[in-house]
Amino acid sequence: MNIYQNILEAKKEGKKLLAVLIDPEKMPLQNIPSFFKKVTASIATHIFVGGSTDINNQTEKVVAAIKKNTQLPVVLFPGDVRQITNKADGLLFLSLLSGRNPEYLIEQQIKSVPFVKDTHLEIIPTGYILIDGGKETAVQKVSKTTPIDQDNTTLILNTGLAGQFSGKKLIYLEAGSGATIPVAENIISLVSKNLTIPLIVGGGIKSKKQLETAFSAGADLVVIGTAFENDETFFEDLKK
Ligand code: 1GP
Repeated sequence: MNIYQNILEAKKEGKKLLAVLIDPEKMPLQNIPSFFKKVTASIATHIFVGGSTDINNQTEKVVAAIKKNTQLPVVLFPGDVRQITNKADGLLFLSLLSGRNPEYLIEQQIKSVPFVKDTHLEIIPTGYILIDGGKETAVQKVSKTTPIDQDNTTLILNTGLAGQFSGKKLIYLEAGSGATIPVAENIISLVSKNLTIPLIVGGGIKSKKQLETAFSAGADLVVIGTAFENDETFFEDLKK
Protein backbone atom coordinates (compact mmCIF):
# COMPACT_ATOMS: atom_id res chain seq x y z
CA MET A 1 0.00 0.00 0.00
CA ASN A 2 1.45 3.36 -0.94
CA ILE A 3 -0.61 5.78 1.08
CA TYR A 4 0.98 8.98 -0.20
CA GLN A 5 0.82 7.91 -3.83
CA ASN A 6 -2.90 7.21 -3.41
CA ILE A 7 -3.45 10.68 -1.93
CA LEU A 8 -1.57 12.26 -4.84
CA GLU A 9 -3.62 10.29 -7.37
CA ALA A 10 -6.88 11.23 -5.64
CA LYS A 11 -5.84 14.89 -5.75
CA LYS A 12 -5.08 14.63 -9.47
CA GLU A 13 -8.47 13.04 -10.14
CA GLY A 14 -10.32 15.49 -7.86
CA LYS A 15 -11.46 12.62 -5.64
CA LYS A 16 -11.98 13.87 -2.08
CA LEU A 17 -10.76 11.87 0.92
CA LEU A 18 -12.13 11.57 4.44
CA ALA A 19 -10.17 10.36 7.46
CA VAL A 20 -11.94 9.20 10.60
CA LEU A 21 -9.77 10.17 13.56
CA ILE A 22 -9.69 7.72 16.45
CA ASP A 23 -8.35 8.99 19.75
CA PRO A 24 -7.05 5.87 21.56
CA GLU A 25 -7.89 7.38 24.95
CA LYS A 26 -11.53 7.70 23.97
CA MET A 27 -12.14 4.48 22.04
CA PRO A 28 -12.96 1.46 24.22
CA LEU A 29 -11.63 -1.71 22.56
CA GLN A 30 -14.99 -3.43 22.79
CA ASN A 31 -16.65 -0.68 20.72
CA ILE A 32 -14.31 -1.05 17.75
CA PRO A 33 -16.18 -3.79 15.79
CA SER A 34 -19.54 -1.97 15.81
CA PHE A 35 -17.94 1.44 15.19
CA PHE A 36 -16.09 0.06 12.18
CA LYS A 37 -19.26 -1.43 10.65
CA LYS A 38 -20.42 2.18 10.37
CA VAL A 39 -17.06 3.36 9.06
CA THR A 40 -17.13 0.67 6.37
CA ALA A 41 -20.59 1.73 5.19
CA SER A 42 -19.47 5.37 4.98
CA ILE A 43 -17.42 7.40 2.49
CA ALA A 44 -14.38 7.28 4.81
CA THR A 45 -11.14 6.50 2.98
CA HIS A 46 -8.55 6.62 5.79
CA ILE A 47 -8.27 5.97 9.50
CA PHE A 48 -6.07 8.30 11.50
CA VAL A 49 -5.12 7.30 15.04
CA GLY A 50 -3.75 9.72 17.59
CA GLY A 51 -4.39 12.19 20.33
CA SER A 52 -2.57 14.95 22.15
CA THR A 53 -1.99 12.48 24.97
CA ASP A 54 -2.26 8.71 25.51
CA ILE A 55 -1.76 8.36 29.22
CA ASN A 56 -2.49 4.63 29.41
CA ASN A 57 -0.50 3.70 26.28
CA GLN A 58 -3.55 2.39 24.48
CA THR A 59 -2.44 3.22 20.93
CA GLU A 60 -0.91 -0.13 19.97
CA LYS A 61 -3.87 -2.15 21.26
CA VAL A 62 -6.36 0.15 19.57
CA VAL A 63 -4.48 0.05 16.25
CA ALA A 64 -4.27 -3.76 16.35
CA ALA A 65 -8.02 -4.00 16.95
CA ILE A 66 -8.76 -1.47 14.18
CA LYS A 67 -6.64 -3.45 11.69
CA LYS A 68 -8.83 -6.49 12.35
CA ASN A 69 -11.94 -4.48 11.49
CA THR A 70 -11.05 -2.46 8.39
CA GLN A 71 -9.27 -2.63 5.05
CA LEU A 72 -8.72 1.14 5.04
CA PRO A 73 -5.18 2.44 5.54
CA VAL A 74 -4.44 3.15 9.20
CA VAL A 75 -2.22 6.18 9.60
CA LEU A 76 -0.70 7.34 12.89
CA PHE A 77 -1.25 10.98 13.77
CA PRO A 78 0.76 10.98 16.99
CA GLY A 79 0.74 13.59 19.73
CA ASP A 80 4.16 12.34 20.76
CA VAL A 81 6.76 9.70 20.13
CA ARG A 82 5.16 7.15 22.51
CA GLN A 83 2.22 6.81 20.14
CA ILE A 84 4.27 5.22 17.35
CA THR A 85 3.47 1.57 16.68
CA ASN A 86 4.43 -0.77 13.88
CA LYS A 87 0.90 -2.19 13.85
CA ALA A 88 -0.25 0.73 11.66
CA ASP A 89 0.38 1.26 7.94
CA GLY A 90 1.67 4.80 7.88
CA LEU A 91 2.86 7.69 10.01
CA LEU A 92 2.29 11.41 9.60
CA PHE A 93 5.78 12.62 10.52
CA LEU A 94 4.60 15.93 11.89
CA SER A 95 6.36 19.23 12.46
CA LEU A 96 4.33 21.89 14.22
CA LEU A 97 5.31 24.70 11.85
CA SER A 98 2.95 27.29 13.33
CA GLY A 99 4.67 26.99 16.71
CA ARG A 100 8.03 28.11 17.97
CA ASN A 101 8.56 25.26 20.40
CA PRO A 102 11.64 23.25 19.38
CA GLU A 103 10.19 20.18 21.12
CA TYR A 104 7.55 19.87 18.38
CA LEU A 105 9.62 21.30 15.55
CA ILE A 106 12.53 18.84 15.78
CA GLU A 107 13.06 17.31 19.26
CA GLN A 108 10.21 14.75 19.15
CA GLN A 109 11.24 13.87 15.60
CA ILE A 110 14.79 13.04 16.75
CA LYS A 111 13.42 11.04 19.71
CA SER A 112 11.30 9.01 17.27
CA VAL A 113 14.26 7.79 15.21
CA PRO A 114 14.94 4.60 17.21
CA PHE A 115 11.29 3.63 16.64
CA VAL A 116 11.07 4.50 12.96
CA LYS A 117 14.46 3.88 11.41
CA ASP A 118 13.79 0.21 10.64
CA THR A 119 10.05 0.43 10.48
CA HIS A 120 7.76 -0.78 7.71
CA LEU A 121 5.54 2.23 8.42
CA GLU A 122 5.22 4.58 5.46
CA ILE A 123 6.60 7.85 6.76
CA ILE A 124 4.91 10.93 5.35
CA PRO A 125 6.58 14.28 6.20
CA THR A 126 3.77 16.63 7.18
CA GLY A 127 3.76 20.33 7.99
CA TYR A 128 1.23 20.87 10.76
CA ILE A 129 -0.27 24.35 11.14
CA LEU A 130 -2.40 25.17 14.15
CA ILE A 131 -5.04 27.80 13.49
CA ASP A 132 -7.25 29.49 16.06
CA GLY A 133 -10.49 27.50 16.28
CA GLY A 134 -12.24 29.74 18.80
CA LYS A 135 -11.19 27.93 21.96
CA GLU A 136 -8.05 26.64 23.60
CA THR A 137 -7.60 23.10 22.26
CA ALA A 138 -5.58 20.18 23.61
CA VAL A 139 -2.85 20.54 21.00
CA GLN A 140 -2.32 24.16 22.01
CA LYS A 141 -2.03 23.22 25.69
CA VAL A 142 0.22 20.22 25.16
CA SER A 143 2.49 21.88 22.59
CA LYS A 144 2.59 25.19 24.48
CA THR A 145 2.32 27.07 21.20
CA THR A 146 0.04 29.82 19.99
CA PRO A 147 -2.28 29.10 17.06
CA ILE A 148 -2.29 31.49 14.12
CA ASP A 149 -5.25 33.85 14.01
CA GLN A 150 -7.71 33.09 11.19
CA ASP A 151 -7.35 36.72 10.01
CA ASN A 152 -3.63 36.30 9.51
CA THR A 153 -4.03 34.66 6.13
CA THR A 154 -0.61 35.76 4.87
CA LEU A 155 1.17 34.08 7.78
CA ILE A 156 -0.89 30.91 7.32
CA LEU A 157 -0.10 30.81 3.61
CA ASN A 158 3.59 31.58 4.09
CA THR A 159 3.86 28.90 6.78
CA GLY A 160 2.32 26.37 4.39
CA LEU A 161 4.64 27.41 1.58
CA ALA A 162 7.67 27.29 3.89
CA GLY A 163 6.62 23.71 4.67
CA GLN A 164 6.35 22.82 1.01
CA PHE A 165 9.72 24.41 0.19
CA SER A 166 11.28 22.46 3.09
CA GLY A 167 10.12 19.23 1.53
CA LYS A 168 6.97 18.40 3.45
CA LYS A 169 4.70 16.15 1.41
CA LEU A 170 1.47 17.25 3.06
CA ILE A 171 0.23 20.38 4.79
CA TYR A 172 -2.32 19.95 7.58
CA LEU A 173 -4.43 22.99 8.55
CA GLU A 174 -5.65 22.21 12.08
CA ALA A 175 -8.26 24.16 14.04
CA GLY A 176 -7.80 21.69 16.93
CA SER A 177 -9.96 18.83 18.08
CA GLY A 178 -13.41 20.03 19.09
CA ALA A 179 -12.77 23.52 17.69
CA THR A 180 -15.75 25.87 17.78
CA ILE A 181 -14.82 27.35 14.42
CA PRO A 182 -13.33 25.15 11.71
CA VAL A 183 -10.65 26.51 9.35
CA ALA A 184 -12.41 29.12 7.21
CA GLU A 185 -13.23 28.54 3.56
CA ASN A 186 -11.10 31.50 2.38
CA ILE A 187 -8.03 30.11 4.17
CA ILE A 188 -8.46 26.63 2.70
CA SER A 189 -8.96 28.13 -0.73
CA LEU A 190 -5.93 30.47 -0.49
CA VAL A 191 -3.59 27.72 0.74
CA SER A 192 -4.80 25.06 -1.69
CA LYS A 193 -4.48 27.40 -4.68
CA ASN A 194 -0.90 28.28 -3.81
CA LEU A 195 0.41 24.86 -2.80
CA THR A 196 1.13 21.97 -5.13
CA ILE A 197 1.20 19.33 -2.38
CA PRO A 198 -2.05 17.87 -0.97
CA LEU A 199 -3.87 19.75 1.77
CA ILE A 200 -5.40 18.18 4.88
CA VAL A 201 -7.98 20.13 6.91
CA GLY A 202 -9.38 19.20 10.32
CA GLY A 203 -10.79 20.44 13.58
CA GLY A 204 -14.39 21.29 14.44
CA ILE A 205 -16.05 19.83 11.35
CA LYS A 206 -19.38 18.45 12.57
CA SER A 207 -21.78 18.37 9.62
CA LYS A 208 -21.99 17.15 6.06
CA LYS A 209 -22.37 20.76 4.97
CA GLN A 210 -19.11 21.81 6.68
CA LEU A 211 -17.37 18.79 5.15
CA GLU A 212 -18.56 19.73 1.67
CA THR A 213 -17.56 23.35 2.24
CA ALA A 214 -14.01 22.27 3.14
CA PHE A 215 -13.86 19.99 0.09
CA SER A 216 -15.15 22.59 -2.33
CA ALA A 217 -12.76 25.21 -0.91
CA GLY A 218 -9.86 22.93 -1.83
CA ALA A 219 -9.18 20.45 1.00
CA ASP A 220 -7.95 17.18 -0.47
CA LEU A 221 -8.46 15.23 2.75
CA VAL A 222 -10.66 16.18 5.68
CA VAL A 223 -10.22 14.75 9.19
CA ILE A 224 -13.19 14.29 11.52
CA GLY A 225 -12.96 12.87 15.02
CA THR A 226 -15.13 14.51 17.69
CA ALA A 227 -18.34 14.52 15.63
CA PHE A 228 -18.17 10.71 15.28
CA GLU A 229 -17.22 10.28 18.95
CA ASN A 230 -20.22 12.34 20.05
CA ASP A 231 -22.77 10.94 17.65
CA GLU A 232 -22.24 7.80 15.60
CA THR A 233 -25.47 8.49 13.69
CA PHE A 234 -23.40 11.12 11.83
CA PHE A 235 -22.15 8.17 9.75
CA GLU A 236 -25.73 7.90 8.39
CA ASP A 237 -25.26 11.27 6.63
CA LEU A 238 -22.02 10.06 5.09
CA LYS A 239 -23.09 6.75 3.56
CA LYS A 240 -21.39 5.56 0.37
C1 1GP B 1 -8.05 16.99 15.34
O1 1GP B 1 -8.26 17.66 13.06
C2 1GP B 1 -8.64 16.71 14.00
O2 1GP B 1 -6.70 16.86 15.37
C3 1GP B 1 -10.11 16.48 14.05
O3 1GP B 1 -10.78 17.43 14.83
O4 1GP B 1 -12.02 16.13 16.55
O5 1GP B 1 -12.78 18.42 15.91
O6 1GP B 1 -13.08 16.51 14.34
P1 1GP B 1 -12.24 17.09 15.45
